[in-house]
Amino acid sequence: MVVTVDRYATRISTVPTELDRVDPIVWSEQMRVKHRDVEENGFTVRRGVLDASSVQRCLSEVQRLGTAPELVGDERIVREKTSSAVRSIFDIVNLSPVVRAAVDESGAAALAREILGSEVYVHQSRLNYKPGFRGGAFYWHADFETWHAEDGMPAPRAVSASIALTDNHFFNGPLMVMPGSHRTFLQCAGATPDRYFEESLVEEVPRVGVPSEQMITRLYARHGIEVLTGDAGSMTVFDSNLLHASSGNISPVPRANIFVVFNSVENSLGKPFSGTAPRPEFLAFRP
Ligand code: 6CS
Ligand code: FE
Repeated sequence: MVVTVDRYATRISTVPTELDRVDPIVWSEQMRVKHRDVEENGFTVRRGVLDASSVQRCLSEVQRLGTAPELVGDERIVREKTSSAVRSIFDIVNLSPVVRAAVDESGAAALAREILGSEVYVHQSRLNYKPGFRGGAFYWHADFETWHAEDGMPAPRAVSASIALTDNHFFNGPLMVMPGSHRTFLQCAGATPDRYFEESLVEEVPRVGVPSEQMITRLYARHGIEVLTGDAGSMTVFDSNLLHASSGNISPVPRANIFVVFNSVENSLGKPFSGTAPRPEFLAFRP
């Protein structure tokens, strides 16, 4: 019998620990110099990847999808618990050819291929929306922990591209990251409830899949926090194991970003490591 050890075991204990990342960050050796910022910090920023007309077209699509009668009650549209405002629209590249074209225009896939050293496919896509005055927060987490536990993603061989459709100011809930935190895997406590995604996508502070306050504090002492502001049309590409979060938006200025997750074709999803049923394909596509 072949016994495979889970190198990123998580949600197995009430006293989680830090594990060293045992996998590469930039997977192709020839690309390590070119993408030194990803290697060292876990992210890279590109300004002006979308022109103003593409940004406008995407914003109109978001408006249309958020109010489309055929999408009422669709599980891909996630709403805030209290205001019922749109929080996320999952599967956005399949729901909207306009958004798909903008993602193509951004060059995100080519960057992902260089970083991951292989062909890639879209694991997940979504729009995260924070209206003015009442936009909700996203608590500290590393995406890979969730994708490993709940989707059976073997290694952190995936990156996310966050493309800004509005200006991301320091005051309207931009992405906050801990540069360099992608080298440490933070185990999380607790077991995964069935269909947990119905809760985790809505809760501002989910009860499972988030690192302890002690661990977050320790990583902050080591790495600090960088706030990723930028004009509409700018893009951040970040490692799947980077610790990140974003605050709520009580400013009058809405914030809308497209997120597209590229996974390596050599990192196919298997059975979820948490022992739960695989999540729906709008969250974790299986080609
Ligand atoms: O469950 C997910 O896949 C989502 N949740 C987290 C914590 N990160 C990214 C993703 O959209
Ligand atoms: Fe995330």
